[in-house]
Amino acid sequence: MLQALLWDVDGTLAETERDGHRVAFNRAFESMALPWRWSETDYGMLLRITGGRERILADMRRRAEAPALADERQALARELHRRKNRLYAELVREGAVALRPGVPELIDEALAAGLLLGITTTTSRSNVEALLERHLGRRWASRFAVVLCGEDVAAKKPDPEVYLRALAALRIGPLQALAIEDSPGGVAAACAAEVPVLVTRSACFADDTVEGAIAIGPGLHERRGWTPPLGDADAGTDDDAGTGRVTLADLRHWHTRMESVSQFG
Ligand code: XBP
Ligand code: MG
Repeated sequence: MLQALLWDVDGTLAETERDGHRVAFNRAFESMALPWRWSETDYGMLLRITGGRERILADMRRRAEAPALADERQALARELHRRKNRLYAELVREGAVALRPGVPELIDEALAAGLLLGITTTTSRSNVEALLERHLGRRWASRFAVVLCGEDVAAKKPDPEVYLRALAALRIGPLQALAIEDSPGGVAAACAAEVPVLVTRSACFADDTVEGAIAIGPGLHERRGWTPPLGDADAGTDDDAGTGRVTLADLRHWHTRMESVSQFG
């Protein structure tokens, strides 16, 4: 039986990559008088590398201006990443990054139903704090039974460590949880921990191949466009079947059914 929802952050709770991280990375480069800028296309490719510092280091390999010595590269990546996170938090505080529609409603509904909530992300803790304080208030952490971030794991997604740690902290088995993710790497991490996973497509991974989820759809705000489809029987409290947001009843339905689906049907 479903006991916990485990939330990815970037791309799932909010379009942080599009509206926050990419913009902040570019401002960090500018603040250090570096000519590097990441276009949306560049960033889409670079997102295959999880972790902002790791992403900067990977990009340096093709940059003539990057320091030659490994230690200097590491130091520059650390400083750029520190600046990026500060600039990201500023953007979030200014209101540049909204929660995705349907997310706050499902959080409230799950809590009211007695489910446990967890954060399972590879982003830095300061980014999670900035985002959730802005949108859920100063006492945001009281809503989550566990909050695991990039600093809490030795290996970031697609490694399953963050999910395995969350299950251990909540003292539940993988089949009592449901992960909500947006990226192939996040899905791979959940699957490797044997946690059923739901995919809400985000801007940066809109066209990526996703295999192994129990449901794939456009977002929690929208009942249309999901695989498996949400039919009349799953309409929950909505009067108009097929419209409205995805509810906890829908998640329970998919979770009970628990068939792995492909975006290709
Ligand atoms: C997303 C990531 C992160 C962010 C940037 O992870 O890969 O690296 O892009 O965050 P998830 P940091 O979707 O699992 O949250 O710069 O703090 O690493
Ligand atoms: Mg994500």
